[in-house]
Order: sequence, then structure tokens, then C-alpha cells
Amino acid sequence: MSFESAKWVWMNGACVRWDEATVHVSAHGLHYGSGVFEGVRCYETEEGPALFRLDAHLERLYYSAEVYGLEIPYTREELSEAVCEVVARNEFRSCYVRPICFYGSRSLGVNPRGCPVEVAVMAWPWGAYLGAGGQDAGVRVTVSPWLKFDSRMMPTTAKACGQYLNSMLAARDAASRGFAEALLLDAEGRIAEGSGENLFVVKDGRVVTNDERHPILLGITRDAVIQLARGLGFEVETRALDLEDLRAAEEVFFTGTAVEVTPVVEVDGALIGEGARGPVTERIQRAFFEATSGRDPRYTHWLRHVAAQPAWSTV
Ligand code: PPE
Repeated sequence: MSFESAKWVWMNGACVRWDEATVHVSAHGLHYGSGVFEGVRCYETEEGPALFRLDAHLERLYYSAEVYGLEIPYTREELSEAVCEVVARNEFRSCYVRPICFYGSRSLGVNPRGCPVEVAVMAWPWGAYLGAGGQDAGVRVTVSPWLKFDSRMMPTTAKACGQYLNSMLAARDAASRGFAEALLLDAEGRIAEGSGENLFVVKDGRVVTNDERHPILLGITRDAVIQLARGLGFEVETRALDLEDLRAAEEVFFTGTAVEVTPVVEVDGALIGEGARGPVTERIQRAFFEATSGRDPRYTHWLRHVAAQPAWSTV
């Protein structure tokens, strides 16, 4: 991952140069994590760069903001335009896009009274999230000693900055023990999700994942994969997942914007199936990239194309 090729950031209404996209140290969001964000991928297609499920990501951004009482001073259409502008101005063919809204600088104290809401959209190239080769060879994960917070502690279906401290602790612990990623259990010992991904299990040829009855972020990739798997003729079941499901699984994979569809081949040293990417995961991966690249006409409504000729004025 590298920020070097990113030249422009959209900030509070206009594009500014990367080095000028700064925030004051007194910003409420810095002190308390009081912000919400999204991660969206932009894929190369025959008709130029296209954002995958941008509308769904913006829908979730406004939902997360509402949960935390953040009033975003732009419409969805303005933010869609902002996202397209950032991709076009940076001349990326494919990239990762990060819209973020947070309480800025005015006062401190946990109640963000009077703090302005700041909005920024960054974009940069981001390759394989869990290491090169992870999507083909699969990744090794560990069950985290950190539990996922439950939905009575924090709104698990919202994507808020401060909520990620739980993920960060789990991810750092997993990395320190040589694993690519952490799996977090909930307080009942059921599987919640990865530090930044949803989890799917394949058992008896059926595709199984959990849902909002468990403390997970309802991933947009998760939703896409459910639809793609059904389109391929698989039965998809949503129910609780526990460690026993992992032991009995034929295949396991992660889904997420950053991770896309990545096989999990080992959990704490125990192999899943043969310890390699399985055939169901491979078919779903292929279907996913057919959709993101615009090659599957059934899913082109998931793509928002970025205009080839940027018509935006320079600040
Ligand atoms: N659970 C969590 C906790 C999560 O952070 C993500 C996305 C998902 C599930 C999958 O959601 P979706 O992207 O809508 O399919 N994690 C984002 C952040 C990764 C990061 O390290 O930053 C992402 O994949 O963009």
C-alpha cells in the first residue's frame, strides 16, 4: 500500500493537494475517535474506472453518521461526485477510496457540542490486503484473545473510527504471533468476524455466514457474495457460526472491500479442508471479479463509472 501516487484529496467541498489535507490536533475526532468512514474499491473496466457498490457504501456512511449524531453537510449525490472527482483527478485506473466524516475542532469533552463536521475523501492504490498471494494461496488466521464488543456496547452495524481500536488490538496480536489475521469471537463464544472482514464457511456444498443477530459489520461484499453465490446455484444460509463450524468446514473465506474474497486455509495451526483454496471459494472469487470488472452483465448496476475527462476546476 502506498500513498505516493495520491496527489489530491477532497476536503470539505473541494479538492486540495495531498499535503494540504490537514486537521488540527484539537479535532474531537482525534481525541475520541468520533468519526465514521467507508472503504470503497474502484476497479478497472473496459469503460474506465468504476466504483463497486458506491451507493451501498454511501448509504452505510449516512447510517453510521446518524447513529452517532453526525450531520453530514453534503448530499449523497455531492459525495458520489466527490468520490468520482478524487479518482479522476488522481488519474487512478483502480484504487481504494476512503470517505471519512468526523467532528472537527471547536471544543473538547466527550460530548461533541458545537464541533463542526468535517468530510474528506482520499484515494490510493491498495493491493492485496492480507499479503501478496493471499487470494490464491489463502491465509492463516488465529482466534483472538480479544472479544468483539457486542451491540449493546457499540452499534456493531455502524462503521465508526473509534470502534476500530477493538480490531486494531486483535490484528496486532495476530501479527505478533505470525498470523495474517484475527478472528474475533463474541461474548457467547460464537464467531463474530475478522478484524476487518466477514467470514463464510462452506459445508456440504452450502455457503454459510452469520448476520446482524451477531456483532458484525454487515459487509457490502458479504451481501454481494451472497447474491453471487445464489446466482451460481449455491444454497446460502445465514445463522450463528461457532468454532465447531470451522473444524467441520470444507472451505472458509473472508469477504470485505479491502480483502475482496480471500480463502482462509488454517486456523491456529489446524488446516481447513485440504489447507488450500477450495473449489467453491474459487468459483465465488471468479464471479466476484467478473462483477467488479463489468464483464458480467447481470451485475453492471453495481458499478458507477468515473467520467474519463475530468470536468472539475482546479483549486
Ligand atoms: N467487518 C469489519 C470489521 C470490517 O472492517 C469490514 C470492512 C467488513 C466486515 C467488510 O465490510 P465491506 O467492506 O462492506 O464488505 N473493512 C474495511 C476496512 C479495512 C481497513 O483495514 O481499513 C474494508 O475492507 O475496506
